[in-house]
Amino acid sequence: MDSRSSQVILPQSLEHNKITTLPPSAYYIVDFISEEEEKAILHKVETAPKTRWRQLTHRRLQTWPSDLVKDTLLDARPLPAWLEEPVVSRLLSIPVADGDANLFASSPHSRPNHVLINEYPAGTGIMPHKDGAAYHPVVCTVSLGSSLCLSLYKSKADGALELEPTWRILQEPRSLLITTADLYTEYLHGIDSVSADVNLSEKTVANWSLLRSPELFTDGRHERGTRVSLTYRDVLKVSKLGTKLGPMFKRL
Ligand SMILES: O=C(O)CCC(=O)C(=O)O
Repeated sequence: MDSRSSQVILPQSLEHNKITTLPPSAYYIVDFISEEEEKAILHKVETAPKTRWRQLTHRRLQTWPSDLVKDTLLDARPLPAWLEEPVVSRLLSIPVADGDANLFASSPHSRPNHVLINEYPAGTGIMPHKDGAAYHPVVCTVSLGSSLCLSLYKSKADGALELEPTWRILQEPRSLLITTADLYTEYLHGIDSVSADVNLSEKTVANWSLLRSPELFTDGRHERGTRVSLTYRDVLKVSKLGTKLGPMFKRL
């Protein structure tokens, strides 16, 4: 553990952490949570009731407070305390630019109300996709456990996908990546199903200048471990029934 390991120093505004090589706007913040917080969240993820996990062929995931049905959040319970703190209050505390409001100021619920947790053992990923109409177009992803690259693809005029990603963003453990606007609506994102990310350099990684530890990747290669991601979003539609029942439930 080095001396910075448990310190969290947030930027004064997101402008300081803009990924300037990408279309506006994406932001990358290292050490958004501390090592202790990372461990505590991973423990909660790993010890969640078995019924919380949905097992896909190569990957498993949890949704909090629940899945969406027809793009609607049926369960309006608040997020559990371990997903709310420290992440949500930190997200809401950072202005977009000096003197501005935070990223969720114009979202329907003024905060994220949904978290998707994905676990990626080395060698697994997620097919390129768009997130669709269910969410306000701000995606906040906290990475835990291991680094990997998120790939961004342009779709061609006929709807087909370019073979090679247009950009790659390297996400280190404890970092926060925020994507908004065109990156949300116009580009697809995915994670290659590989056990190592290769050809990593200042030229090929969009957020290289914002990395916490670029020295770990100077040979251009990173062997993946298991990476867990927490994806925070505001679901636009929340069922009225869920809203009425919500206050009856205690936090988990
Ligand atoms: O795990 C990630 O970083 C990506 C997750 C993702 O693509 C999604 O939630 O739509």
